[in-house]
Amino acid sequence: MMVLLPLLSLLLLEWALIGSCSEKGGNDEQPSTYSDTYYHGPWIAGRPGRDGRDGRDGAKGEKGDPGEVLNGMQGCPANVGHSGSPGPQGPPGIKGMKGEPGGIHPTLIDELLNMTSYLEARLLKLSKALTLYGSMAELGGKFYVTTGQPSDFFMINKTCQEIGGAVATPKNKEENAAIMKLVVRHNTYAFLGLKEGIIGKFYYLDESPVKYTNWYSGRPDGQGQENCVEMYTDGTWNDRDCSKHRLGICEF
Ligand SMILES: *[C@@H]1O[C@H](CO)[C@@H](O)[C@H](O)[C@H]1NC(C)=O
Ligand SMILES: *[C@@H]1O[C@H](CO)[C@@H](O)[C@H](O)[C@H]1NC(C)=O
Ligand SMILES: [Ca+2]
Repeated sequence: MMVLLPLLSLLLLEWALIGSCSEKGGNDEQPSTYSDTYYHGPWIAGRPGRDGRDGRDGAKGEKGDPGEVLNGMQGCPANVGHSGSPGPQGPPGIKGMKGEPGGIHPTLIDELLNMTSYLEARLLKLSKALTLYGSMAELGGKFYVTTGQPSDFFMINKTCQEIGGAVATPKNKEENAAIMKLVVRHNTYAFLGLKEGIIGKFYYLDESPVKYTNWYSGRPDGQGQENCVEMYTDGTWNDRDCSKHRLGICEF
């Protein structure tokens, strides 16, 4: 539109000029008429006589002065030329105001809600299946998943880290009970995510001090020789040699 407007006005101007020119062309001026003249001498003029007969042609006269060139009317303009090539790019404009945030399309929301409920239903099925087979226990948004086979503490730690979790570490009675379900189910002992620091003192794997314990009576009893912690099938704990093979349980 910004380009079209000047072009349009140029076209209109051209049309107007050509139009007025062709009108003028057809308007031939009428030749002016010459009025009759009388001779006024020092005498009292008599009545003018009758017109005499035309005389003979006289001798050829002197050549006349060169005529003056009179300024004529302004001519018609030439046709409008072709538009030139575009000029160089101008400097960048001033940054505009920040716009309103765009909304999410209602159809997209519907699709996302549909997808969400689909995934929820699917996760619920998976969760039920894993729990049924004793592979998983759930508590307050935390998942405890067993590797299903016994291995030494370092292998269990490595495996849990690799799949984005950590060795199951009960921080309260409820979590301890959730982990115990898997231990009972597999009818074996499992390593927990704790390690001995100074003799008889245990820490979480991030080296923060232990806040909750469930030692079997008389434990820990390793005298600094049993640096890992295993869970018995009743949920109580015993300090144990880290190289023993115990059930691996990861938490997420
Ligand atoms: C949700 O998606 C399923 C299949 O992906 C489709 O059959 C169903 O009609 C959808 N429901 C809605 C409300 O969009
Ligand atoms: C557990 O595994 C991680 C990753 O391999 C490692 O950095 C960490 O030292 C391990 N912790 C223990 C107590 O072995
Ligand atoms: Ca012990």
